[in-house]
Amino acid sequence: MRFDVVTLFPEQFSALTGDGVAARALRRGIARLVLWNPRDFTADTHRTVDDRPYGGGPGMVMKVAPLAAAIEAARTATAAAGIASRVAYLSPQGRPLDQAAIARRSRAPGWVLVAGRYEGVDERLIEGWVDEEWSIGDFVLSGGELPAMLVMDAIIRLLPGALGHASSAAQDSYAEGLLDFPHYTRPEVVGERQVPAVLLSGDHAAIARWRLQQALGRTWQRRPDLLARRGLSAAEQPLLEGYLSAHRAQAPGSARAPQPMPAPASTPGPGANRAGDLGGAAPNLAGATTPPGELAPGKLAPGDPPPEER
Ligand code: 9D3
Repeated sequence: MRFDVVTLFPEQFSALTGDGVAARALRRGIARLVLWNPRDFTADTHRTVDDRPYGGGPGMVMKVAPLAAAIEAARTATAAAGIASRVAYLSPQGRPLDQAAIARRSRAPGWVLVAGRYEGVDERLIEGWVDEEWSIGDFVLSGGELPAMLVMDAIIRLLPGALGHASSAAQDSYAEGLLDFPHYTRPEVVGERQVPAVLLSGDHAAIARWRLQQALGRTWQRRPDLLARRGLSAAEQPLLEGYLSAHRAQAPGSARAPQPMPAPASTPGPGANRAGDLGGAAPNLAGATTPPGELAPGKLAPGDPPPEER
């Protein structure tokens, strides 16, 4: 897959190209990265890429002409290579990126990413040259370069051959949409903490069941929004119930609340990893398949469904 990134700070991308999974994939030709600096598409002596905002206010706005010329150069070059590519602008106003969007894009032959700086870009650039707008989350960064690198890292690791090993996503497709289960390696004891006995049992079916249960329980506790979206199968419901009853049985505030979780909170309970999680008395889920505090799913919210494709 080919990435063309429009950026005023191409040097920053050595964070992606230097080392790691993405760097290796780029070196091996699994992905390609081409950088375009709008400053190279200016005509004035000062190579101006920004200007003061109409209407006043603090900060500067990226001018249309240098960005548009850089985007067009990127598109011309990708088209010449026989590669179709959409233009994405990374901005706080974009649709929140998630793994589904990343997976969809990983099947495209090319993607042009525009990284903004200053207060952002002239709105007419978005209207005239941009196909889609993406945010990486509700926090404020100082530019689009880190988001562009993050997006490429997330995509590249999905490309065939980018990881050394078979994708765990393919291995555990049932676990999609869940948080990970906890992991352990040697030694068997750290201070007071034992590795959960089931992991030493050699019973692979029991281990798989325990891991799914941990993933379900942690997702319920920490990310009820993910669980609501994904739903629970008939086999998963009793597993989650077992986890919840084991965790409810624990003394609150006892030892090892992993970290404070802003939250669903009706099923708090310190840490996971108890051998007793399997089985256990049926907790009163009251028929709930989604955690408390959950918004009614499937209802239209403002801006939903988001106009991903324009
Ligand atoms: C503090 C400036 N803000 C005005 C009140 C607006 C603003 C402009 C430019 C906020 C952030 C940025 C730079 N951010 C990005 O380019 C960006 C971003 C982000 O800040 N958060 C989440 N996702 C993204 S994608 C690109």
